[in-house]
Amino acid sequence: MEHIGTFGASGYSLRDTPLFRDADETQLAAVLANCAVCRLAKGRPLADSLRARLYIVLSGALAERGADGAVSQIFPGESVGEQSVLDEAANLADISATDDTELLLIEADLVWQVIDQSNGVARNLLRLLSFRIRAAGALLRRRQKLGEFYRQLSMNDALTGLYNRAWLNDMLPRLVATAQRTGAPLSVVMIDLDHFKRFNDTHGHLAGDDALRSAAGVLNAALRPLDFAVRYGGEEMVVLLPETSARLAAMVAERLRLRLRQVVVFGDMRLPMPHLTGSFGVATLGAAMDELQLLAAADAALYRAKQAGRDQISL
Ligand code: GH3
Ligand code: MG
Ligand code: MG
Repeated sequence: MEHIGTFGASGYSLRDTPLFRDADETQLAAVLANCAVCRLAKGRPLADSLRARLYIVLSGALAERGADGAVSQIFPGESVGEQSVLDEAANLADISATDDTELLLIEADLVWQVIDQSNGVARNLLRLLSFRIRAAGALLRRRQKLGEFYRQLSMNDALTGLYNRAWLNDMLPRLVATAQRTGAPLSVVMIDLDHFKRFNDTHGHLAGDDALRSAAGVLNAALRPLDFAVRYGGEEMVVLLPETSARLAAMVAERLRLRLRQVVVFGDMRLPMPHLTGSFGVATLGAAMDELQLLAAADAALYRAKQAGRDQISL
């Protein structure tokens, strides 16, 4: 940044500066007469922004890159650094010139002097800061939403949209704790698609993916809002049924089994309809059981359903 003279000798006026609107212009010009005017060449960063001072763009333009990467432009009459003057902290914003730019530098003590002299300037400053706080708040809310979006993403399986195993590891202990505290029953159904390797071999891996999505759709459509469907592994899924007794869970599993059989995986009627079936293991939380034992019980039941010939449920 190159020092090119004082404000008094520069010929610039501050009439169009929102910060000084309503201020006595002659008085203001006198106070600021000795302030430095500097030139910042196009593309150069505002390198001495570590100092707490106010910059007013006299000509050209600056660009400020926010924390979110968004760039906002600062045009003649506009200012940067008000906040750093008020709280005496460095202005760490990433600012550079997008054009050959001339700037008025006002040191912090002089800014305070102007504020002391003019209620109008103080009011303008408050309005400006309030606007910036609002913008910062909006940015934060946008980021929060984005964070929530990515958190959701990391909780869901990409292929089926069901909850994933990480989610299950987080959620199941909580459901178990709640069930044990309240005494309400908690059941799980472990599901493994039958001969799915053969399905892939016969119809191709992409049709296999479609079949998995269809199976997930069956679970989602058949469950109550209170229930959860999880993709546990490859072609294994787990359904969590809070406040559901063993008897009721068996009925739910049977309903899922029947619906799965009816699934149309692909609509090409010339091809023989592939049969999608699954084996179901049902378990209900016992008195001194933890979540691992609950899953192990469902897994053991599933194994029995497979042994007994598949396409069936086992308790
Ligand atoms: P079983 O009736 O005993 O369960 O037989 P299976 O063939 O289903 O069991 P196995 O565990 O041997 O094979 C599971 C198959 O599931 C193998 C694997 O390629 C397939 N699979 C797992 N994940 C995916 C997937 O995301 N997409 C597709 N298309 N196939 C998958
Ligand atoms: Mg399997
Ligand atoms: Mg299988």
